[in-house]
Amino acid sequence: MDGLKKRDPEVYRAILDETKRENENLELIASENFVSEDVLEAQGSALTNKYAEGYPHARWYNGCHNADVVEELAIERAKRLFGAEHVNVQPHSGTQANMVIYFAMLKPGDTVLAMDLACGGHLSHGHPHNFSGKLFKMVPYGVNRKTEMLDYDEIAAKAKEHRPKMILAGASAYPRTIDFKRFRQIADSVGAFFFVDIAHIAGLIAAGLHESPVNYAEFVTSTTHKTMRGPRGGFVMCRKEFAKKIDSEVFPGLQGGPLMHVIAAKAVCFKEALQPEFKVYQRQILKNSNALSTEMAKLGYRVVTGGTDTHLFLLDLTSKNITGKDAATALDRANITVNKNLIPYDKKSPFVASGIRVGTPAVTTRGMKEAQMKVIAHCMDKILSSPADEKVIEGVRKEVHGLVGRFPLYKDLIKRIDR
Ligand code: DSN
Repeated sequence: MDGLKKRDPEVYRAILDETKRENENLELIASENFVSEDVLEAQGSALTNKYAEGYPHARWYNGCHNADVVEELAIERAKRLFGAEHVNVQPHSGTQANMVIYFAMLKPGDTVLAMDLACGGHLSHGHPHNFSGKLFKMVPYGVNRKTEMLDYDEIAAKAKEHRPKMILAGASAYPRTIDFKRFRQIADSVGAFFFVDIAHIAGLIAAGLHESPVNYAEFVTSTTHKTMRGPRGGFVMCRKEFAKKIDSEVFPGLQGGPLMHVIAAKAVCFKEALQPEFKVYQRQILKNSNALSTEMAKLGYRVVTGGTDTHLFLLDLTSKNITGKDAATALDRANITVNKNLIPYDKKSPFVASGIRVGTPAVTTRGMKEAQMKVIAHCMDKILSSPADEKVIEGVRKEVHGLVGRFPLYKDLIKRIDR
């Protein structure tokens, strides 16, 4: 980055500082991860220059043969990884992938049954301020008040009452496995399409550690970051019979030129996910999530649903007399990054929230294991017990510094660009 450093020092500095920040912080945001340098290189390549509207071998512009190569590689690898009949790798994000399914299969005003944001769903699953909530009649389902888990009988009853055209499963803050077979039965009982957003758990599914919805649902969307550990982006999987409809909804329906540099990085990500090491990595994410939540419970914290089956868990901080917002701010001051999160049936607003969401994909990428999860739990406990104590914050910051120093991230990259 010597040239960038010389000609655009402000941008160079921000990139260098962000790379260092990622190295120096303990990243526990469940939706974030650290890509390989191969993914970084593919995304930072000359493919960013190329307009390639259309699909491989059927483009609107000339000069697309290299774009065709990377897009075909991405598609074939994703198909192999998930056993999907058809894949479209062009959606720029998970939300856009979701938009594709709604627009391809529904008319404005149609009814969709989807998970409530307040119980762990996603903005694009029908929040009133999101396009999904504005254009469609979204009927939310939540979780059982007592177990805080999905209540399939209640979802079935809601489906009978509202007769949705589509049922959507998938979440951003749900720590338990989802029974896709049961959802399929519910969809069939009312003649609805079944659509699953696996953005959070795609890596676990690819590794065979969470049941796949691909054989149950007509449509599956995902992001390529989070547990997939690829570039920021989205993709769609569907049954062959819907392939044409989905492809034409992506382009020209909702997008223009695909981001070919990102698609190249998606191809690299899918190749990495096909390697045996990826399964080992995903298994460790689960072990770490379980170890960290168990240790927090031992320290007296209430883990929503009583535990986790996935890469994330929620802590209810109500009995600790600290809000999610204040907890996340205090932890951040000690270089521990989490996000405030509503807990099911939260009495606080989403801006304050009673809980935090904690995820292990990023710390697992650094090579941390169960022993380090114990250390992290104790660091978090110290901060959450004394969020305003500067000495405590300083002490934990030092502990975090020591811990991340033993599991360096982008070490060579930082050495190369920080000259
Ligand atoms: N923002 C993502 C998350 O944190 O789960 C979802 O889009």
